[in-house]
Amino acid sequence: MSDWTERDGGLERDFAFKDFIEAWGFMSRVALLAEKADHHPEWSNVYNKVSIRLTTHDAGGLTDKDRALAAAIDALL
Ligand code: H2B
Repeated sequence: MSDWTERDGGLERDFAFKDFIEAWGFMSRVALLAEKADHHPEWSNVYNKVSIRLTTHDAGGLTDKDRALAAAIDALL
C-alpha cells in the first residue's frame, strides 16, 4: 500500500501515463473493477494524469473495500 497516501479518511494516489489514451484506457479498466466491486473511486483526469481517492461513503471513511480496490488497481499497472 506504500504508493497510496492515507489522508482524511481515504487513500490517494496520482498516476501519470504517456498520453491521454493511455490514461483513459487505465480509467476504463479501473471502472470495470469498480463496477464489479460495487465500490467507486473519486477521481479526476487531466490529459495524461489521473488522480484517485478511495473512501467508503457508506461508512464515512476508509475501509477494507478501499484497500482491496487500491490493491486491484495496483495490479493493473
Ligand atoms: N463507492 C464508494 N466509494 N463508497 C460507497 O459507500 C459506495 C460506493 N457505495 N459505490 C455503493 C456504491 C452503494 O451506493 C451501492 C448502493 O451499493
